[in-house]
Amino acid sequence: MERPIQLNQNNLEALGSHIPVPNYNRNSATADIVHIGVGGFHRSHLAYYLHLLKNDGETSSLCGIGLREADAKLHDIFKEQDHLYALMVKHPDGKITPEIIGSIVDFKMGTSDPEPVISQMAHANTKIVSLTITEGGYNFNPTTGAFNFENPDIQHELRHPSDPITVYGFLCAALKRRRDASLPAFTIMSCDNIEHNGDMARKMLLAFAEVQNPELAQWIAEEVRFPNSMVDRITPVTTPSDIEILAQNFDVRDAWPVTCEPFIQWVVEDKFSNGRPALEKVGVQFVADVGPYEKMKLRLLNAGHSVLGLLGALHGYPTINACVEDHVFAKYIRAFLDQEVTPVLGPIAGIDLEEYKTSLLERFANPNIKDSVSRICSESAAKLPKFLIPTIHENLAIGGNIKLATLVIAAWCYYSDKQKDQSGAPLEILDAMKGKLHDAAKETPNNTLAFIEQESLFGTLAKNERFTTTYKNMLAKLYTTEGVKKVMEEIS
Ligand code: CS2
Repeated sequence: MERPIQLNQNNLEALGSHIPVPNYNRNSATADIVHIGVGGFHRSHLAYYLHLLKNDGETSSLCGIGLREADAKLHDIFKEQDHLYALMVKHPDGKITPEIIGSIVDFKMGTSDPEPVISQMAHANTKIVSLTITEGGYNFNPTTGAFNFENPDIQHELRHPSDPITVYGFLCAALKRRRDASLPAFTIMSCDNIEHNGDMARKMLLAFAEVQNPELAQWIAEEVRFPNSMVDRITPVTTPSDIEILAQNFDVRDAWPVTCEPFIQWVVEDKFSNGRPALEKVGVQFVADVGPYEKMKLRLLNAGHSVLGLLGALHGYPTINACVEDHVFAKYIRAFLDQEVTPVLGPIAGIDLEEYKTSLLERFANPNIKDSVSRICSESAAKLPKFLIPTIHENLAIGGNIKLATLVIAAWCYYSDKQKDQSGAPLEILDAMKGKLHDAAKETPNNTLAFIEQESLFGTLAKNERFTTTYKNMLAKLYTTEGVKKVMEEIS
């Protein structure tokens, strides 16, 4: 046999001699969960939980769906590999434990022909449609929170319901078919980092459906459940060296493995339209109200990431662990979590917040994970209004501390303006709003508040005197001679 061993169904037995492989039947006819947005996070999280469940004898399986041209790459790789992939868990002591995951049994693209995707979602076996479409994928207007009907793809789907493009068009086409065939509705399960992610999915889908087909909207409102959930596992971008390590050290040829940390958590509301797999058997927590867990995770972990990411980018650190290895950054992030986030979180049943924060910092410090600052800073315009800016508003309302978060906003302005770190090295900026952010930020020398006057991102912050005074002060420090680290030292 050729070495390293090519990952596919036929080679599973050979691979099984040195790496854990699925112990179950991978029959594609049994896919009962259809997942839209098969990125690294889906593969380290929901697909992994389902893999554990299948190893335990349950039959539930996943069919992945790609609605963007960019998904074709994974589609093609999966075709070669029978939808198998390696999940490489990276431990803080340097150990890597890879495992072959087989819970995804099919993958369909919806870009050129929507029919296979609609029929998969409308199939009698489908019980759940799950989503990881990113914070930016929900198609709402950030200023008003309302559905964005101006999106040309949405306009197209409203005129041509049988030719869907976005997740909303596909969901409506499939749900309509189910209703017409008297099949039960599926559950729509959002796995994105948004507070009340299920409520958000429901609000957006109903807004769309009410315009496209009001009768269908009524049926969706009555029949479809949208559980809220808190999802967690740090999943860095796969690098060419991960592929090489898998081949050299573990004898597996996989064109797109996934790497992640050992930690994993999923807290979900137990509201399902059409049954669900017994995920509690593999550690998923089912609760009546996920709100406090979501808020805790988004405001501490995701915001903590953004704080380290933006300040680290300016200083020139490449990874999150490099940031927290620096005691100035470590002190700063703990102070941010303690002084600015903890006061706006209520009590959370069963959680010791001190322990949670300490474990978070240990996770950030995992030296083996090398989560890039550029991944964390990517799409900051979609992330910060969810992760960080609400904390500033809430602290302003209660007279709480705001300076540590405010420096991050000033750093984001500098980052968007200069697009370089403070030693002049260019930064890789990936953001759908990159151009707009740059245009606003570069006005700063003429109008200090230009960046935060973008109301769709910052709400009314530019009108709050306490905030603007602190912000101007931070900007002055960053734009003059003091390096970001010096400012962090001064204020934490
Ligand atoms: C990160 C998240 O993208 C980000 O900014 O904070 O991807 C984070 O790693 C995950 O939500 C962890 O569960």
